[in-house]
Amino acid sequence: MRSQLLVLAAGVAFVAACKSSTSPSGGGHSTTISAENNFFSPTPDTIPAGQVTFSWATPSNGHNVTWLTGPTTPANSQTLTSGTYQATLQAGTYTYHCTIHTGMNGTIVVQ
Ligand SMILES: [Cu+2]
Repeated sequence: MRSQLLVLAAGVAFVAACKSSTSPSGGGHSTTISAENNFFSPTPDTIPAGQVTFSWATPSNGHNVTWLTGPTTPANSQTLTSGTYQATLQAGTYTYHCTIHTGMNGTIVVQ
């Protein structure tokens, strides 16, 4: 129980820190990343270690999440037009892209 409270407190502190650092460059702090036509949002995205969910906007062109660099190599997503894909990320900086659309890139900083 005590450890659960500590995790909760850390999470609240993380959210508070994010709210005070809104970036004009369009970065964000969401564990849900939207795959849209033809960009990922938010990017760069700064999140705590754990699960990130990519959610395809509907209607969507076909997009995929293909990992480029990072401390681990999660499985790539399939090319999807709807639905979600999840990956579990350890601390470090990850880059990824959609192999179909040139310039559809993303960065996730996992703290
Ligand atoms: Cu794409």
